[in-house]
Amino acid sequence: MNTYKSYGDRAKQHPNACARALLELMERKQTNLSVAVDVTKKDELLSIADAVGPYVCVLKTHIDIVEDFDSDLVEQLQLLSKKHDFMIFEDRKFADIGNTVKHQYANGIYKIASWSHITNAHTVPGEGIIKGLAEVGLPLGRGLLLLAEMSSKGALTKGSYTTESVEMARRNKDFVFGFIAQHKMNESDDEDFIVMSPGVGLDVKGDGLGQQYRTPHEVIVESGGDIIIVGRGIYGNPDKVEEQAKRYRQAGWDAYLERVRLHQK
Ligand code: 5BU
Repeated sequence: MNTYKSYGDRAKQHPNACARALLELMERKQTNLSVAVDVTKKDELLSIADAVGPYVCVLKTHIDIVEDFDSDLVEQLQLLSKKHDFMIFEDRKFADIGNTVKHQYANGIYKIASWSHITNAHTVPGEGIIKGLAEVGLPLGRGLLLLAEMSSKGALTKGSYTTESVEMARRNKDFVFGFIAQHKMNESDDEDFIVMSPGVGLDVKGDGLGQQYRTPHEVIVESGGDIIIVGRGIYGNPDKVEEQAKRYRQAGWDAYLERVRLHQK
């Protein structure tokens, strides 16, 4: 199961249902771009989601920064996900004991599990966090990413923290299908974890608050990531959202095609 194969070939062999759906979508739509829409107004979030929708495989949200959140927002997001054929990823970064995250995932104002296809969790509390989230997410067909490496300067997600996070994923492959990371995480080709990488920019190297940017080529070809996550690089200039989404989609896809070519030889 070579993780440098095409997304379509990986979809055929992947044991996790959420990963299969995502890889099929990427192949069908020819995109490995995820847009992080970190805006604080419902209308703006929906309008950016509609504009970038045709170019993305995954739309990433931080639902708790939206000031005028209501249940209609998630209904509209779900409609856009069907209209444009993308998955929704609430970047919640759960970080508590299993029993608490279960409630944070299913209940409260946001009811994340009811609308978000993908979410993620820190591994700092140990494996109970995965078990708690799986109780809610698995029956709904949801998938989980573990935070194996962060993009920000000085992040503590390295060394044994990262390798033990990979071990946790290996023991929970029914629910965990990949990582937020800066590099490909599986050593062997007998397994296939999808790596989504934030910290991607074509024009700047940082944001003055610790974020570090790499290019799509660095992420996909040099580091073996699968999906580029781009936020401000796309929605930063309101007049150029669609133009930038097209540009990053092209850069991400070209990098992927180059990687497939390189590994065919
Ligand atoms: P940016 O505007 O492209 O810098 O946004 C990056 C997004 O990815 C933003 O939503 C972050 O919360 C998210 N992110 C990140 O930047 N780095 C990480 O390690 C993780 C998430 Br995990």
